[in-house]
Amino acid sequence: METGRTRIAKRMRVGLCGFTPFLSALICLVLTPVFAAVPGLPFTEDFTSTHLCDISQTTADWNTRDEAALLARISSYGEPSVSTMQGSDLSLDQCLTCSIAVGDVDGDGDLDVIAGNCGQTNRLYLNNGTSSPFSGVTGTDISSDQQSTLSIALGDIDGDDDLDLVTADYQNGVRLCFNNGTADPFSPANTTTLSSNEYATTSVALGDLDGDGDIDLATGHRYYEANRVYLNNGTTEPFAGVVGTAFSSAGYDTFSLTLGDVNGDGRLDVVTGNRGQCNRLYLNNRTPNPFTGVTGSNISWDDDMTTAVTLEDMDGDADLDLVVGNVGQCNRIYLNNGSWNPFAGVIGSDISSDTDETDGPTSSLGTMLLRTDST
Ligand SMILES: [Ca+2]
Ligand SMILES: [Ca+2]
Ligand SMILES: [Ca+2]
Ligand SMILES: [Ca+2]
Repeated sequence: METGRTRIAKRMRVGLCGFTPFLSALICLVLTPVFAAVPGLPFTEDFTSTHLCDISQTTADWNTRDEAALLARISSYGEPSVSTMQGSDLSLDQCLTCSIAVGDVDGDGDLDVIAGNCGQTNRLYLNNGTSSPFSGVTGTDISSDQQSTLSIALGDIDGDDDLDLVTADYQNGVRLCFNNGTADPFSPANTTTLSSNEYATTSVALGDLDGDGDIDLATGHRYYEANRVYLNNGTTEPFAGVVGTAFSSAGYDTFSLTLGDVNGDGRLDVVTGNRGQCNRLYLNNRTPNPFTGVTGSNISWDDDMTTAVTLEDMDGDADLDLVVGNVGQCNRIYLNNGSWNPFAGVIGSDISSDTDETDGPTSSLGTMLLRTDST
């Protein structure tokens, strides 16, 4: 595995070339002799491929595929500074984190991080407002509960202008953690369980599904539970008395779901990621009961072991495409065909030949893409 030191060494070398277009960068890469490391910085990793480097001068790890990706990125976005490319620990916690969410939960204008953990307490990390936003930050438990939280989402579900937290706890359904509006925003006293929600909850997503201005909830479940939507009642107890509406029959092994207006009609649609089954699209019917009578459709014939789905406009044509993460199989992309039924007839393609184990629910993949866009 590439280490932080290896990445620093690579970027030092690439940065010395001083290119912007990809082609000149590649020529520079091939023709330019390997530079020595700047004194004081580590340059100690071993090469696994030696055809692009002078092994008499360096032993840094060199992976042409990774390097090509980096060069293409630099061509598009410019040379990142070394500081933006270095990872740093988000506290000293070593948790079994299945999902993360980012948002300003304490209302001080900077983005904070919440980690949803399996068999451990979920943790909050408040941004310190500096250029090293989590340096010295110690996480805090959101509650003392130790659930198998597989998915989390942030949204102002009670309409009081602060971000509330919703968690999918596998054995215990959905928890609603209402923000109390202070610098210590979550407390057990302001936490409730979505009582009508059942076992085997794997994923949650928030969005205004019925177009009435408040934030609704969609939940995904493993095979013995139907996936559901819960329409916000517009009060400070937004899901009290609300009965979920199944938008898929039981039997789908749903590990993730995501919301997005895939056909451009102004309403949010739902995509579910299923393990060993076709992923599914459910188009909003634009009524006050947006998924009543909606049967959904398969997205291609692929029946991969999907655990993560996200919608982003990947090809820049102003419609949402689907990116899918699979366990032990190639991750795939499905490009929106621009029609009212945007994945009908769409055949996906592998993102690469990698068959790594992409695991985790929707927000994991979504966050990865968000981070790539912002750096
Ligand atoms: Ca903050
Ligand atoms: Ca709120
Ligand atoms: Ca709504
Ligand atoms: Ca697109």
